[in-house]
Amino acid sequence: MKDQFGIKESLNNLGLKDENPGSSTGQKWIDSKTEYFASMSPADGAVIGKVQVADEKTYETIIAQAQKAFETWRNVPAPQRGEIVREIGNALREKKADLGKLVSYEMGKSYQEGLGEVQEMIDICDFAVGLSRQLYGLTMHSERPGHRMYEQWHPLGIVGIISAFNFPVAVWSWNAALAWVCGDVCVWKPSEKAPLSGVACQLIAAEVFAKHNMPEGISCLINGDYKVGELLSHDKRVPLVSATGSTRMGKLVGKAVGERLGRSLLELGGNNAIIITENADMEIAIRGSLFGAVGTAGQRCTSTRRLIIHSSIYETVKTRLAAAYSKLVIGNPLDEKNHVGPVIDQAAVDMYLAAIEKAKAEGAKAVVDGGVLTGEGYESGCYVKPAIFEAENHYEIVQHETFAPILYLIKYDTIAEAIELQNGVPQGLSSAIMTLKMREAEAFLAVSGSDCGIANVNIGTSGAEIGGAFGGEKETGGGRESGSDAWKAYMRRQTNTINYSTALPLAQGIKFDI
Ligand code: UN1
Repeated sequence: MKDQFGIKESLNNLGLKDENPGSSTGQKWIDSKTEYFASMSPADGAVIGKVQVADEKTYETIIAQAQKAFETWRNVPAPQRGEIVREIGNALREKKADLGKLVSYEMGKSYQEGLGEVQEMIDICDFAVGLSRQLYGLTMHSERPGHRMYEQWHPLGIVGIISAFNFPVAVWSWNAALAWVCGDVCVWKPSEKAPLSGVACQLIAAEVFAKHNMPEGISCLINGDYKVGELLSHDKRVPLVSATGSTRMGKLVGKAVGERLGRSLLELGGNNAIIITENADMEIAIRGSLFGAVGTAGQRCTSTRRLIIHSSIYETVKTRLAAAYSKLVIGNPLDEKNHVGPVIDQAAVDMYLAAIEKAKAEGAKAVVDGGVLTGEGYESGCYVKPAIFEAENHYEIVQHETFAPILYLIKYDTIAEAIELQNGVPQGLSSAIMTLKMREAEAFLAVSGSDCGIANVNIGTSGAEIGGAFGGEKETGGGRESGSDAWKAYMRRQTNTINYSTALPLAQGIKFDI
């Protein structure tokens, strides 16, 4: 492996080896005696390291230990649980550069975005620390004299976390940091495409739990393929499964968890659009659209896939975007002069090419044509050109989420039409409008406006802050992770009525005397 970016040192600092066990209950790693996943960097095609795949026996060991750990962890006062999460956040601060580099190298996002992802982890830890003193229940007035009523929140138990390659560490932390302060224990199945990032996080968290003499089982890791996801989804011992990934995967998880009346928290595909009105600040509109479309090589759930542009400025936006695209530098994500890195693997390249072919067959016209880059620096075969097409919203390919840097331009004439186009897809994650006109912005945010979980004004569709609830509607799955009151998904609510009177009046005034 060529090492101009100091990968070896970072892997070393993170405690990663060439061959790593894949599953652990904390500091105890389990040798499943099975095969290994090879983690291949899309940046240069090198094998970064190997991670062992779990078998069913390993799964059982982990769940049993997690169940046991829950009995201790749920009795640790929430602010003390918060203190441990604070230290995990501090450990992440120390490892930010190394972990950011690993994320960048293992999944292909730029180093800056890798650092940003670790910053999201630090931020959610801080948020969770505050939350650990704010798991508020309401009190209400009883209709009966001498009675008190309130509700309280208790932890659920084991939270299964299934995360995707594109945010291989942050999405775990959104779930885990909240779940831990809520008193839950976590079993995490990271993406098969970024297993080393999972191992690195587990090493960081486990050390903190061990330092506080906490039992094994509060932070568990299990590397495996879809079969592990199936085990978690069907397992009655796992009251909540939080899954981030494709709509196809989410439907399977939702169905399996629903069948046993468990809870699922789904954060699935997006097909996010920005409406650019004739009243937009053009500079902000272009810059916002550019980062939204090409950031993380178009592989965020929140990536901008459609621009819905007013016909009077359509040509201007098209020309300015094409000019901006021509300045994009594509290359190794660890080299900070590059704006765009590779897509995750060969399968992603194939999907990108198939989508372009389909778009063209349906009538789309290239503004900036796509293609796979070859030659020096592009040997991994995973570098593709961010592309722009003029298209119609109803094209099958436009209705579909392709996890690649392909942007469709769509024309509109009235704001009502623009909103209809924006909502006219099966997914409902993120949306945005670029306008300086208050009436347009408010129409977009009104009840008849955007139907998405996220609706921004003069900001692109990606790059949400952790403080807000994150997720979306329709085929995006309806779940909310991260900030606001998303913590409630990780707890069970209990209503308590206490009678401190000398009588036993029944509610609703019912008489039942003997
Ligand atoms: C995702 O793509 O699954 O809002 C998460 C954003 C990031 C998180 C994206 N903060 O783009």
